[in-house]
Amino acid sequence: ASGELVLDGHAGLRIDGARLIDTLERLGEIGADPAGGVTRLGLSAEETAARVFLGDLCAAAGLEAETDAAGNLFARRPGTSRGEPVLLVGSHVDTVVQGGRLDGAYGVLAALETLRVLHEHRVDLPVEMVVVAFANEEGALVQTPFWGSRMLCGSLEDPLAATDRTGRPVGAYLAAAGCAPERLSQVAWPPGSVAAFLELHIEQGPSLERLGVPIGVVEGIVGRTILDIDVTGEAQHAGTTPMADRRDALTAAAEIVLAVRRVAAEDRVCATATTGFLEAAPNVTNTVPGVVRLSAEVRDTDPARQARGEDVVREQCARVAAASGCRVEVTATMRSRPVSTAPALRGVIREAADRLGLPHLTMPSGAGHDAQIVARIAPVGMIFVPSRRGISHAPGEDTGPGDLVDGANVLLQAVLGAQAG
Ligand code: HGY
Ligand code: MN
Ligand code: MN
Ligand code: MN
Repeated sequence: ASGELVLDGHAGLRIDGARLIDTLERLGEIGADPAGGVTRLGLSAEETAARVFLGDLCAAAGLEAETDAAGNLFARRPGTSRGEPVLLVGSHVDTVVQGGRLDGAYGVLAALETLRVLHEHRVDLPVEMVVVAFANEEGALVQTPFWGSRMLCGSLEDPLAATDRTGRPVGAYLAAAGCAPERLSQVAWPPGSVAAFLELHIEQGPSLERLGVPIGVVEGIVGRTILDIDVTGEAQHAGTTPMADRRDALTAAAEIVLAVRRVAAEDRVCATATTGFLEAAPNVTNTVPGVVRLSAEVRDTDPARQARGEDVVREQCARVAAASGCRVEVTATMRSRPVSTAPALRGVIREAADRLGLPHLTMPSGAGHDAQIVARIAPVGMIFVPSRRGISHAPGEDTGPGDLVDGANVLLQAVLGAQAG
């Protein structure tokens, strides 16, 4: 097959490790948060600055970079665009609030480094490789996770309805980022234009480090349901309102937070259940809170368990409403299905790791990734590298430089190995 021909000549090709580590450090300075970690929220000025950084890197390397109307950046070798299905490789460059410098960024910069090495060595690929930096994967500001990959796949029904938590529309963010919201309808790629998608990412959990294995081969990605929960009680004077007469939205919300935890931790209905966002109003010491907004998200690799997790959270919200006298409204803002990676690409990744003499482990992903969205339109493969102490979505996120370089070399070899299609 053509893949083997490509490999025959280039099995010894390696990425420039020092260059990868250097670009990771420099990108990590964009959105560096004085309070710790990196705050480079999707569709913010910081994410735009990250795209400018990537564009400059491309220009210096003789690659062409282009950003679509949704904020997705694509990098290609000049003159390679043939209108044929491409091998798309990348991840995202946005972060959560005070996240790490590797979640997403590592996969984008390693993909860019791979393309750079292939370009420098004039390796002719039967299937064109295109690097992508998806916009707003986290949904930390504009509340639409996987924004860029969903736009590319055409799976967001009413994209312009997306807002941040204050109601500011996505169109305002896009315009500020230099994108043209009126061209959003042209962002989706035609069916058949992605031959395959590869994403390299830090594990964000402890398994690889604990087992001392440098490479994870992802077999599937959890499904995730995000619920917005609005609790409405009555704001009252904290000194004069008898305890029995209160409709305290915050104590009701506290019951919900604990119930959400129990759904996974005790009742084992689904794999995880988390409240990560909570905001009380008026949020002063001497008023009984009248309104609380909070989130619940449930995850599982089994869609039936994911659905049951949502059902039980809703039942618990109804129970708390009845007991507290508060109104509790629950709205699902996102449901993503669990997905499997393509067995053929798992094989390609294992062979790439074997070629490099790197042990590998086949494992599920508890974190969401753009790959799970692209899986709707193309076969996907994912590579993990260890996360120190399993920490991610926090300033302590880290991976040893040797592991980062090994993972990028597995990506390079997988790109070559995937050419057989
Ligand atoms: O939350 C997630 O799993 C992803 O990193 N956005
Ligand atoms: Mn993340
Ligand atoms: Mn990520
Ligand atoms: Mn007073």
